[in-house]
Amino acid sequence: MRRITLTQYLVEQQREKGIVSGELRLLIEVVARACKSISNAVSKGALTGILGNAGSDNVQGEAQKKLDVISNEVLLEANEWGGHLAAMASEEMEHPHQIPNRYPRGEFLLLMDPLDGSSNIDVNVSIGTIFSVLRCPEGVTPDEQAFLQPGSKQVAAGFAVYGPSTILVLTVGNGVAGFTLDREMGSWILTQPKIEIPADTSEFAINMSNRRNWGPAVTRYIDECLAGKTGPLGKDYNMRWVASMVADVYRILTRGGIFMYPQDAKHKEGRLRLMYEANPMSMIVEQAGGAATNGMQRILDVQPAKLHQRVGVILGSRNEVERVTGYHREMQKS
Ligand code: AFP
Repeated sequence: MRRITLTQYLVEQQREKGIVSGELRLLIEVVARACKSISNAVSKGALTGILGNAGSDNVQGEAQKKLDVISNEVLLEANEWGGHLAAMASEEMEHPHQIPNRYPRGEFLLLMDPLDGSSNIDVNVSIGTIFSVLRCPEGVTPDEQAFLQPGSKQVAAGFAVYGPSTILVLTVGNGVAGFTLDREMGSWILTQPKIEIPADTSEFAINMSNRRNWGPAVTRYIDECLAGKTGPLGKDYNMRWVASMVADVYRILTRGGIFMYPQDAKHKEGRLRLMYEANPMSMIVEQAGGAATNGMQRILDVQPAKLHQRVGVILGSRNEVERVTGYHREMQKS
């Protein structure tokens, strides 16, 4: 089988489909190279003393792991000199990172969750990096306000999963492709040219320990799944919850499923961050034929008010997401 690299894929998207500019291609290649470095650091685990807490908190008040901080620094250093970015924003930084004056500035804004699934780092479970690309509005200082665009404005989105193999999932708005890292060559090899999510599923992903906090729509849906063949959905369901969004979403891209982290009595705004978790994942899921809502509206239509705002997330197999979203709408009317 002819091995197509990420670079060849991007050149094809640029040359044949005209949807990837030279600057966007450079941005994606630089982020992908940074993900290789992070994958390498993650794979060394306890050998290099990088496990455990960094002794600091992020803007969300969450304890930062050493690898959270390292991954953020790897991405900043890789991206700030290339001339493709106007600024960067990250889960690990309260304010956007401006491009130093000694470097040229570009047209794009990069948002990232440098290491998603931090609670899984020390127990050797798959974790990853999530990124989203927006255009910086013309003639605008790339401050927080410049980033506050709905997810429908994204020009690219992707994530890496540092698992048994290291996978990069990418969309530039023309479907979803998957690449596997060939560590010997140091190349991302195209292994899934066109990822498509099955419209139906019999597998749900949710943190069941939050059950007492859920609203009626989610409670109704999960109870129907648990009722199995004899229940209203007429089939048995399986459950998975990795607690690394990258791993759960990659599984759904591969075999279907529904992922839910809804707003609830404990997470009134939701738990997941809109700008650098929900938006990139929603673009990817929709580009793969799935759906992504916050229970009431398409996530990509949400107009952000704050850089680190949270949102309820229901995404995956289209028919299942539409069912749960329908329950939310029914409950709202009653
Ligand atoms: P951490 O990065 O703090 O581990 O959070 C991971 C995450 O943002 C997302 O990747 C998971 O789906 C979700 O949170 C797991 O949340 P719970 O730990 O409450 O199950």
